[in-house]
Amino acid sequence: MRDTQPRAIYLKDYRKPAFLVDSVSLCFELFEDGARVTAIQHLYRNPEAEQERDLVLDGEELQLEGVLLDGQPLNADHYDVDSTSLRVKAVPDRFELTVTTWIRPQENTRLEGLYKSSGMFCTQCEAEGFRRITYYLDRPDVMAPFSTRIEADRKRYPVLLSNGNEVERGDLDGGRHFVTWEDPFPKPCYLFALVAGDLVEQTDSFRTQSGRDVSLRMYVEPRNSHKTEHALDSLKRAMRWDEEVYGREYDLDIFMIVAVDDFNMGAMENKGLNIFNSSCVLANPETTTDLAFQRIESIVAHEYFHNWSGNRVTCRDWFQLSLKEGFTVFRDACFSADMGSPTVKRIEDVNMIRTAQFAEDAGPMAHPVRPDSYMEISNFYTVTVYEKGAEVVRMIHTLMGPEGFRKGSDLYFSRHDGQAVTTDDFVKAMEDANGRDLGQFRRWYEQAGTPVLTIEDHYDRDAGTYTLTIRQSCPPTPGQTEKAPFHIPFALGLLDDLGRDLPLKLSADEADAPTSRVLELTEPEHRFVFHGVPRRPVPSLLRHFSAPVRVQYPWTREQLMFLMSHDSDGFNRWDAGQRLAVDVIRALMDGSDDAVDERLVEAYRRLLTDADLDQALVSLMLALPTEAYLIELSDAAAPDRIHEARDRVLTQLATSLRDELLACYRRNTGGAAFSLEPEAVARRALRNTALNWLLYIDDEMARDIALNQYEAASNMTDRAGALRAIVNSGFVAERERLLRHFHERWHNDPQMVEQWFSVQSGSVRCGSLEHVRGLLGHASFDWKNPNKIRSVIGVFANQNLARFHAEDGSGYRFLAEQIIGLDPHNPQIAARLAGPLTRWRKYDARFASQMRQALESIMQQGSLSRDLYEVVHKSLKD
Ligand code: B3K
Ligand code: ZN
Repeated sequence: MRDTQPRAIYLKDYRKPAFLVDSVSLCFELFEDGARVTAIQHLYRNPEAEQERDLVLDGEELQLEGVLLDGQPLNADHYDVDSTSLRVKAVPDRFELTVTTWIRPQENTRLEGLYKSSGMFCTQCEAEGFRRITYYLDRPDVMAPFSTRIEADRKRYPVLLSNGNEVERGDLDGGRHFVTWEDPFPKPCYLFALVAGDLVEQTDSFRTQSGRDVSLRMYVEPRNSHKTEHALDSLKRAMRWDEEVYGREYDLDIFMIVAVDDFNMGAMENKGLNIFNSSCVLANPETTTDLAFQRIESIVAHEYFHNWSGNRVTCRDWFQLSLKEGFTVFRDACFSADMGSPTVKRIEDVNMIRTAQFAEDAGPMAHPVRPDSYMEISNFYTVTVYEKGAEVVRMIHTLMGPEGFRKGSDLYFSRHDGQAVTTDDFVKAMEDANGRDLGQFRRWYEQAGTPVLTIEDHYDRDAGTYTLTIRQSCPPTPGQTEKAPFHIPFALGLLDDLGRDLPLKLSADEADAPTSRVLELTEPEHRFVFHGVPRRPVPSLLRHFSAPVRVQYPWTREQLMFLMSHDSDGFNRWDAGQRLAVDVIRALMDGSDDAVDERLVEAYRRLLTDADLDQALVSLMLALPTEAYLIELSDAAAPDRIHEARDRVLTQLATSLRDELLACYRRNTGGAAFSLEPEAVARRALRNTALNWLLYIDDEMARDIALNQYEAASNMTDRAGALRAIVNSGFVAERERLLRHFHERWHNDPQMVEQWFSVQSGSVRCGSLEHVRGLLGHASFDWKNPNKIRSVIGVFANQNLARFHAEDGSGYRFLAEQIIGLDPHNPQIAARLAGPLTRWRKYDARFASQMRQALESIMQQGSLSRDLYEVVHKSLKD
């Protein structure tokens, strides 16, 4: 155990900052053995806060070289330094503080603050990385304009970047040079960024709606110069979309994007200088799959959208993280829906919510969208804060309607521009702009847990009425045993026996009733009576997943098949197929069915053969529920039995539908040259699904097709699709040959190596524990690179579930061992990798006890990082 246990920080303890900053000017002198940072801050006592005699600045792992107050050196008795702060005693009301620190970016393996990645310097300051650069009031409600001078060797670091506009550059002695940047917009220090390296610049431009020209610049290592076009195009689409949909224009004259290989997350929205994980920004058809193209477009948009939702209006404190993240995820989801298929995007997002977020809500780390305490804020960049937060914003959009929502967002941005605010301020702006009370709705921010809707129906033939009774409840979560009812927008439709939408008449004389309605649930129980219903309808419930809740309704398989082929809501069509497949798989597991229900096979046959259906939707509908989702739906999950039952269904489907799969493959192959148009993407998705299924049953003809596709592919979707299908098959010699070829050809491209790792560690057939251990020793593996760690260890523990949950506990011990080894070097990644173990209570005792032991073995280590300690401690708490 560690000597001092990390303390929890509470929202209720929030106090306004005792000091504020008028302006900051930073000077970075970058060297090969370290960096000197001189920070000049103009500080003043905050008249609105409790008065403090001393100024206390945050700082970690800094070597203090000097402190000046109003230009005068301070004696050591005028200040105190410890491992987390600098206290300057008895300061005046207004003063200039100059602090010089020496830091070691070269030794920074946590990738927080200033660090080096492939020969370049770069920063990551959110949430609390700036305190690793200099002593500062490292909290988001302290905002200041920054000026940044960077000095470095001219040859090694010809490009020197920071936030804002470049104002000066010049040469210095000794082959060095400098550039000075000024960012006129006051910002919290978490949005500060610096980059220094030997990078190539790709430029573009964008004319804003008011006619200003913005210079767009993307900086990458020279070997990546052919991978910038997609990100720049995505950026321009996002800039236009934000003007059209939210009336938000970009504010600086330059917008920069930089790609770095070593990065803890996807990307970072630093003001005017977004920094990206290479894998989330570099793209080229030869090396990038369709999914990755889409992901890059949405991440580029997400970071860009933060310029308003996050930067111009920022968070008061880190409990408000969802203020910027939930809202920005909602914005990027709507953007992606507009750029492609809204139904496809919705299905992808809901899949993620129902698999990962519902699991988080049911586990020991469950927390409200606005948490009320944390030990380490890095642990709260979660699917709850991001994705459930976005669902909460989406519900406000549903309740207000698009125009009402826009009025609310306009008010929010104008009222709070330049401020650091709370989720409550966001809701208040929505209320004020629409004259609506969202008092009860606020519970979505305050209460954790996934509400459950239990629905019963009754049809009265004589009266021609159909009655729905809807009850809501929410299970307890850590620290919250009782939940008050939520305000839930519940969208539904009713289908007649021909599959047409019925008018939803809530009173007998309602004229022109709509065929889809949003009911508002606010009480523990509601009854809704629909009139003029000639025959028993089939209900289409929670259309487009109008709220992040579980729905319990006793669907029959006939009803689900009916919805699958008739529902006018594309999302619910897909959902009905998922529910049907879940029901079939579970019936095999509990023995209530002894064979795979033929009706499922027939339903899939119809999907495969009907070329008139939206092919993108078909390819999603063909995907069986994942093992992770089936585990989430179980009470005492047995991953081995889940795998076995799912495997039976997949085998049966692939065997019975062999001819249709081959026909589907052929129908969707050949023709036009590569394009990223939705139709072309859908064709590739469908043909690769067909291939995967056929290789699952070791079909020899499919093997030859896959080998051929691998050789002839003009793009990475097809090449990786063929590789994945072969790797997941029993054709061992072909698997080895292709894997060898892939690595030989692309071992110099980090994104390709990541794909190469994950295709192996995620495959139940290829990714045995022994094989995965072998990958950790491979020459292309790098413990300092989070992407490599994720692509081997993360993918194994999150996707290769039959292997990870080996009954002898070897998968768990393996994971614990890697986490323990990693924690001293990169605590954020170590804590994140622990995720799969934290949910041990969800599993059958055979698994749960060994998962628990693995967590205990981590806890027994002498000293854990705050990040890892919080996750493990909460998971083991009774
Ligand atoms: N705001 C960053 C995430 C920072 C995570 C820090 N541990 C990326 C994003 O959500 O846009
Ligand atoms: Zn974000």
